[in-house]
Amino acid sequence: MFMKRLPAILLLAILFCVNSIKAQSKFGPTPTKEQLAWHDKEFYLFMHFGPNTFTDLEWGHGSEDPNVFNPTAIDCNQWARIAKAAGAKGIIITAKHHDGFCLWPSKFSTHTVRESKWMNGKGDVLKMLSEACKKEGIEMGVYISPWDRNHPDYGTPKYNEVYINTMKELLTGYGKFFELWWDGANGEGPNGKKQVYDFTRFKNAALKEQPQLIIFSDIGPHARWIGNENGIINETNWNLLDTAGFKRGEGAPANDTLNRGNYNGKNWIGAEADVSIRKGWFYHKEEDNTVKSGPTLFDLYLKSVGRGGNMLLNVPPNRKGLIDPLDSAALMQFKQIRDKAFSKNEFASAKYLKTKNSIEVHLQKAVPINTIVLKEQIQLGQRIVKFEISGGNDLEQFHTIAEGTTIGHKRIIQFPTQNIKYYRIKITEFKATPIISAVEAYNSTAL
Ligand code: FUL
Repeated sequence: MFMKRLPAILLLAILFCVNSIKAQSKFGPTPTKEQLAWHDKEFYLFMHFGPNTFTDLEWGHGSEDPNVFNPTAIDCNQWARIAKAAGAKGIIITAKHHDGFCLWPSKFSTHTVRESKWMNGKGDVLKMLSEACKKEGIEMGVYISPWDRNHPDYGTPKYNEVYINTMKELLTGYGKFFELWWDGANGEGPNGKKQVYDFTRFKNAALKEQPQLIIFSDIGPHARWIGNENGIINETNWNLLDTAGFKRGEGAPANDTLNRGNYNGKNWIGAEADVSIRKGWFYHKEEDNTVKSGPTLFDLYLKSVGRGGNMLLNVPPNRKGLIDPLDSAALMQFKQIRDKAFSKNEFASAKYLKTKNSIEVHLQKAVPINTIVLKEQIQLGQRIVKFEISGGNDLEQFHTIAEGTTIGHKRIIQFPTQNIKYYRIKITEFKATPIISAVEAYNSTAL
């Protein structure tokens, strides 16, 4: 039975909700509305900025003179403008990295912008950035390192209180953030002691101030680390993770588990791929020649967003306090490639028909296509285990074009260019009735 040309999303929802749409209920763990909104962001920037920018360290010792922090031409509007132009939905900044230096004048530290000569101690990077993000209409998030190599209370139970106060100060003073970022590093403080973090209290305190927050750490609770810093998620990516028995910052599941999730995981914890546009996380002039090109960034996009996760791309401001021209050029090239690759959905006015557990797409004429984008209706749970794409010019003689595992929020599949009229997307293994919410096709060869 051929269907009329209905909007693709509606049609596919009908096609795959075989019996009736209302009969479909949630299956397994499902995302909260905040997590759904987070999945839709797909791509945003990370910014590592602080004393390390000026000392060329990656992990500051915490004993640096605050005066080393001295950006000469800082312009957070430039950061936000470039982020927006690159299609990034927000910026997550290292409000405090492991050296303990606070980019805002925190009452709970004596190692902050206030102690520096920068802007005569009156500067506040968090304020500048939050105003700039608001102006550009992008969102903001904060990285507040629990590890603190400066704070005298670090390594004692008192520090947990200090950390909560520090966090509250940020969460109450600069408007709403979309994400709170906890890295997994936990080393020794200035007194040689290691901290026993009270992450449950940290989490409750943060969510009390800003309940909409997505909290990232190696094991969530809301978004997880992908087990590497190369920005590459496994081709099989479950948004599900078992966290019972694991402690944040003290040994997470194995990296390959984080990289692919757990097939039967009990919690919905999406994958966020953090990666730097340069070799290091902080800006170092000598790493100018390591800036990733637009095509390399696009490849990473396909291996993160295209595998159902989010891409958190670090673009560290330089010593002037600006995104370096090299980095912004690469970002613009990356944006151009994305725009071009996804400019014309060749399936937009195709005819669809349903056969058992599959969708056939009939084009009016053969056109070159090398990319198919699939989306699953994740509100109702992640259900699809395996799929197969086949096609041909003769309905009786299809050849296999691609096979894959898991879809989730978005799956981008690339294959050798096809010049055919008919396609079939078959769900070959699923946990519950598969619900596809979009099928799109592109020809992205003209890059
Ligand atoms: C890690 C940190 O140790 C690195 O310095 C960097 O901030 C990276 C994103 O997270 O845990």
